[in-house]
Amino acid sequence: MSTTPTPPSTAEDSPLLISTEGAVRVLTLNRPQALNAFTTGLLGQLRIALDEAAHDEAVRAVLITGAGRAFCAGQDLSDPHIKPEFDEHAGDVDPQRKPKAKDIGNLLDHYYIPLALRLRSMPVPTVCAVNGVAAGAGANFALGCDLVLAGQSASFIQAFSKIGLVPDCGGTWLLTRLVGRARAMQLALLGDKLPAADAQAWGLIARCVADAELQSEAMATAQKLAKMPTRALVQTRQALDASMDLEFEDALKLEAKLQSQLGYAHDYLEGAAAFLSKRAPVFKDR
Ligand code: LHQ
Repeated sequence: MSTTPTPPSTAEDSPLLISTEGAVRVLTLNRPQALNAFTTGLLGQLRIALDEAAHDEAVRAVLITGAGRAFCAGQDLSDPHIKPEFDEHAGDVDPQRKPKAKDIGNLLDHYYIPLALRLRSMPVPTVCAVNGVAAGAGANFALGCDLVLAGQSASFIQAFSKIGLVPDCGGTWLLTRLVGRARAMQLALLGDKLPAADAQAWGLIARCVADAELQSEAMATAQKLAKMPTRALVQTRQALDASMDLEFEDALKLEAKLQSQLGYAHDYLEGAAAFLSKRAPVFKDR
């Protein structure tokens, strides 16, 4: 299996559309005919696009959404990299005919793990606008973003158990932290659809908004974040994630260490000076 992702295309039929609005990089999953299911091509392009956004100093927030009626149906189950093959010589009517399995772990190693790590370590905040169903790895990719907004007709499905798999793309880690073990188990074992309003009530996502307002609300959120002190936002993500595995005193020490570093940075000096002189701050650290 190749580990070198294909470069993203700007063509309208590209599986990933990339645009920029001010300091916000917008990535749109664009395989609406398959509910934006992940192929290796799309996964590779997403990783490249996130890398590019991470390295572009002009980008201060990333907004991810989907084209059409879905956000993402998870792994494309017809992708030749994972689709089980039938023994050509056994014939269609042979009751002994068994599919030849492929190593799914390989796909996770080469595509999903690097993508999930890339997303979680972005040097800018990430916003996800979940515009429809988010299933399997599609749900967990969305939940890996810093702020998740969903339209009221959107839903989240841990579809894995229905096809004999465990949650991946960070699902086991994210779900338990976001909604606790009892609800994580309910979602992961039953694989039922959780409507966006319930996802908000459960604390799985930040906000459920009217469908018609999703894209504008998500863009306004990303634009707001883009004007904020990026480095402090990203270190806040790191500290919150780390806190789950720290003793209280160690969390206090981590806060002090990060605060100490940020205290020397431009953005803190600018933020404090702007506050004291009653003017709007202009942040620039990344
Ligand atoms: C799809 C898919 C899809 C291909 C809809 N693939 N075509 C990692 C590594 C390796 C292996 C496996 O997995 C993973 C991680 C994972 O993500 S596992 C979970 C994979 N995803 C699923 O199991 C979800 C499968 N999809 C569904 O359950 C439904 O499509 C949902 C509930 C998402 C939406 O249902 P509907 O709104 O009723 O739409 P639909 O089922 O009619 O789908 C529309 C079209 O999209 C249809 O194609 P067609 O040509 O008939 O119009 C589907 O075949 C296609 N599609 N999901 N994952």
